[in-house]
Amino acid sequence: MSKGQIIAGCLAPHPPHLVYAENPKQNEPKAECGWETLRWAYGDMREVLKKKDYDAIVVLSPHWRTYVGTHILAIPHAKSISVDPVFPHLFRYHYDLKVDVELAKEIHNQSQSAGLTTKLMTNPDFRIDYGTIVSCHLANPDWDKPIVSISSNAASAYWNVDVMQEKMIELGQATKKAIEKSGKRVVLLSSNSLSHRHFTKEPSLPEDMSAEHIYNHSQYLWDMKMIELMKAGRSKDMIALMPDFTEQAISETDSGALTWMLSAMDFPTVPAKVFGYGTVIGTGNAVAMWEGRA
Ligand code: 2X7
Ligand code: FE2
Repeated sequence: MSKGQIIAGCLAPHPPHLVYAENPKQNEPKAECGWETLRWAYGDMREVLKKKDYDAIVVLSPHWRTYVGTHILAIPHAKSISVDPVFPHLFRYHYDLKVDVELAKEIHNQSQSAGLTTKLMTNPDFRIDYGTIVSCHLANPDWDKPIVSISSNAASAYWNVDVMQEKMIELGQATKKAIEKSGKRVVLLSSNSLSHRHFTKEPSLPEDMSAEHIYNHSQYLWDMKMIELMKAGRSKDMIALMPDFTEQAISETDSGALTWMLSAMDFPTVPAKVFGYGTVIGTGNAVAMWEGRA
């Protein structure tokens, strides 16, 4: 069996608004329009992914929060409804998906060997969080690839961002080793927004784009800085800035998703392709892709 590889790593933010505005059959609420620049960016990324030959998607989501270590989804088939607790009027999504349990177990094994605290989620009634579902839907709406979902350990909140980084760098390396051992071709999704200050009041029509804009200029400057580094292939500099960025822009990188993905890809020096940037209730979101090493 040949060595497996990460064929691409994507920054794949999960505002449920983007699924709401697309009106897929799986989502109950229906919209008129909205957040087009971000949805077009996802459209372009989908086209690139569609042409790639790969076996599975591995996603780390901020909205599956675990307080003791990292949990990894390991039930072969999941069918239920995923609801955003803050935006239930926008996101009630009926999912029916397959999990790559073999790969999930290998990520668990490699993490254990590295001394990390991990646990396989084997409860057949487990309800999958909206971060996982939104990012996977937006990257691959056909759901024709099995996924592995990884929880976000609350190390940033419980300890601090430096502890989070240390653990996520180790988890990224364990994920990489597991993928190599599996012989599979895998796409990684870092499911998170960049800056994350957001509005506390929603417009009466959620898709009223006359109300959509960045929350403050400082967080916009931070987002642009991170995007500049992505485009320049300077992912190690992103890691170095991550603690300040996370704290000052209240970024969703506190989840560890982006650190995990960059580590799994051995801190890429190739420029990321940034498909687009836009705000959702004032949060900053970039859709971007790093090609894996051939
Ligand atoms: O979870 C989210 C998010 N990260 C960004 C924007 C809007 C809603 O939900
Ligand atoms: Fe979120």
